[in-house]
Amino acid sequence: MSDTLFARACRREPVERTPIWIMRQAGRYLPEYRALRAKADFLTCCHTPELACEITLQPVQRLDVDAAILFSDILVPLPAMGVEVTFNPGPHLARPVRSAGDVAALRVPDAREATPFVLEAIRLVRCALPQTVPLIGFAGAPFTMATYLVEGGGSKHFDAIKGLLFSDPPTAHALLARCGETVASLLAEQVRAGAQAAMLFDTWAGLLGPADYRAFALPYVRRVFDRVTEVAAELGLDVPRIYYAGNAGGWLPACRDTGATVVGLDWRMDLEPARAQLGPELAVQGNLDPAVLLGTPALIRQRARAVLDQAGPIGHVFNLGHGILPQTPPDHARVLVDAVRECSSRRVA
Ligand code: 1CP
Repeated sequence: MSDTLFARACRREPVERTPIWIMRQAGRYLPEYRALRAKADFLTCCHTPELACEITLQPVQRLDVDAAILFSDILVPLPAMGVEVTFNPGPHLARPVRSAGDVAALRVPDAREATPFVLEAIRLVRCALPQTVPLIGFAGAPFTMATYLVEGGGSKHFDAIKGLLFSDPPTAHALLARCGETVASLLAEQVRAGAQAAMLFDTWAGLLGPADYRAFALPYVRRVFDRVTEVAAELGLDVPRIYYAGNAGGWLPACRDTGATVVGLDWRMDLEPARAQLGPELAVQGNLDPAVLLGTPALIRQRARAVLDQAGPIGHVFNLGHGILPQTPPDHARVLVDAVRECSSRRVA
């Protein structure tokens, strides 16, 4: 793994071309995924290692991407914390967490007991993947997990989570600490099971201003990545730590203190100024607007080139700025992969 294109780009080493994978690359835009989902519901797919493995491999086979990401979901650890969740297709929690009592009742599970199916899926995928394609393990960042726990699902205004932060900070911190411990165990155990990179999705951190980001999100991300670093060192491995900073605003420079080695960005900001704020030590991942894949192949090629030009040849992993849209024609995803490959190798040659 230490020599894959993806690993070298994450380490900011020279590469012959820019690696690419696609956020939510296993999912509803793929007919082979929909065929499988017609027979098994979403949680069954997540809970059955053989199915999770098969779905993880689907986009690798069809698109020839440079990394696989485990098929699972950031909310998979919730039942082991004591919170039931259903998907249709977005998540819905029967009993959101709102009070100090609710927080105190949350369990902090060890991933080996709570989510053994995730670890087994990783072992299966590792056996099935070619050596050149690394497997990314992932979890939700503590603040984003807390957002779903408090809101009870997706939300328009996020007044429940923000209300909790400002009306009862000690309870908010107790909740974030429990999410952080759960996620640290999950991500560290994924590395032990064979995941070759560890990614945290902080989809909702963009709700926070800089001071609140530093208070409520950053310290908990740092703790998770510290645990990943410890386990990687124990195993003698170099494991890239990727932090998806959703809708990052004025707190982008604070990402330097998360312990991440790669920061994933959405399309709301250009990569060149983002790099200036992140400093020379971090690699970047992103950041094409997923809706571009609804345009023509010519537009996709042109926009891919623009992202590559912004990012430069070193320390860039190409990706979308958020998950691929379900209505995306699979052929357009392939056009993107081929365009990134072609454009970035021409640049190096
Ligand atoms: O019916 C279905 O098939 C369910 C749709 C679906 C899928 C395919 C959900 C429900 N989750 C997933 C898979 C998933 N989720 C992956 C798979 C690996 C991959 O190919 O990338 C990953 C990495 C996630 C991560 C995830 N889940 C995030 C973080 C990334 C992001 O998109 O911001 C979030 C926020 C979730 C919550 C979630 N789960 C599912 C949905 C539809 C959502 C979003 C709900 C919302 O808008 O709040």
